Amino acid sequence: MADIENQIKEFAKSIGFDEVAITDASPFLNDEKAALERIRSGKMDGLSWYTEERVKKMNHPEILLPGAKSIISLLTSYLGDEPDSTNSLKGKMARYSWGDDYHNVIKKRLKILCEKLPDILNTEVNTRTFVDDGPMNDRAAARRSGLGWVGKNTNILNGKYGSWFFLSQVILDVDLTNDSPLNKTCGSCVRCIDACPTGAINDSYEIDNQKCISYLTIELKGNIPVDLRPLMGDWVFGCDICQDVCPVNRKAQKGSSIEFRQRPGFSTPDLIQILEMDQAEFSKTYKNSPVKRTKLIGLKRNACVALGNNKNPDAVQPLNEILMNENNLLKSHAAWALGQIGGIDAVNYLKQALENEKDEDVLLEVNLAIGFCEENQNVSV
Ligand code: B12
Ligand code: SF4
Ligand code: SF4
Repeated sequence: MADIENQIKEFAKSIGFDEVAITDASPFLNDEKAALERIRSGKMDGLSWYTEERVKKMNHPEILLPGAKSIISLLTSYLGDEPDSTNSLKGKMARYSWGDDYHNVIKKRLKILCEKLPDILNTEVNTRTFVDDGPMNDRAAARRSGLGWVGKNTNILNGKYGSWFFLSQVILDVDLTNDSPLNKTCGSCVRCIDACPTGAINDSYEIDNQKCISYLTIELKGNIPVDLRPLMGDWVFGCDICQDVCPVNRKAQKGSSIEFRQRPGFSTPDLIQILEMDQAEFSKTYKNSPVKRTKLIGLKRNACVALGNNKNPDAVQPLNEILMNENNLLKSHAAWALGQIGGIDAVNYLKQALENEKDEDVLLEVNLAIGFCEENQNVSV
């Protein structure tokens, strides 16, 4: 039988998966308990689709595929080039978003794998596949199959590829021989906890979703809370800090998928260009890229925050264009950014906005920004 498992693994690697491991399809009861506790303690707030009902489904493979017996857990590394150089008019995007949209790339490979399974198994087989696109607990399958272990930053860590990878699975209704979970932990290391700028990670292997920059830049659709904006640095899509500092990633091997290599300029995008982008340019630039998830308005909002944190006076004029011409969400974040940068020009633009603006929420942000300039930069207003 081990021959069959080896054939599956070899075939999966031949079509682009970097690591493969197998577990059974019994429920992930401890993971279900941990996820329910996370929801009940408010740490998954902000993700309205992450419900108790979904947690039940994602930890019970037999609900996802009737007769489910096994899960093939697959690792696809996206580690490739080093980031481009940066400066105070550029932002940062998380590594996983530098290339093509992983859903499309990996879904195609999963389909090829499923088509090959009847040949290898010499029997009919029913399958269901997942790549971060449905109610399946990707990390739980990876942990139990031994594809990796759980880090305090909650990412799955793998001895060869670090944590720079996407997870996907095939659930199938045929019994296979399982691999074993790894007996590894982070020990006394707390680097990711210390490095996380918003304090989103705690010592119990938990993330507070609403504090995570990944959530704030990608999933959150409205206003970014004012107290978190200064902590977000120049991240405009996702965040890699807790992975960059992780010692397991120091010697991580690059992946084999050329689809995830960096598209020009994606690691450190030009923030002023983002502010000036129209919908047509956004759609063209981010076609088949994970970045399209944040939509043009989300990316512009994030660029305002990054420019406010970078404090380059060359951003004042473009931010004023946003303050005058865009919708209220963007006006609010541009006002905040002008307040952070400060200086005579920024304050004058904010004062003009006080005269012309009608929306109460925007006016509040403008007043706060002027107050911030008064307190911190001694600019006479
Ligand atoms: C919701 C979600 C998010 C949310 C919440 C993140 C979170 N920590 O839960 C946000 C938007 C913040 C997010 C961010 C990111 N995400 Co995300 N996300 C998901 C998603 C859809 C569900 C994860 C989930 O169920 N979370 C809920 C909590 C309860 O689960 P958990 O923290 O993973 O904890 C599990 C285990 O740790 C275990 N457990 C809990 N407590 C304890 C304690 C101990 C001691 C142990 C041993 C185990 C354990 O039980 C839990 C449930 O199984 C999955 C895809 C999927 N369908 O599974 C991708 C997924 C987890 N994300 C992924 C990625 C790449 C990211 C980012 C790195 C992207 C980026 N660069 O910005 C960041 C990383 C942030 C971080 N440090 O986690 C990858 C992770 C790959 C990996 N190596 O682990 C996944 C698997 C997508 C994929 N298919 O590749 N994500
Ligand atoms: S992704 Fe960034 S904000 Fe989120 S937990 Fe990691 S370091 Fe903190
Ligand atoms: S930085 Fe340290 S504590 Fe955090 S996941 Fe990596 S090994 Fe674990």
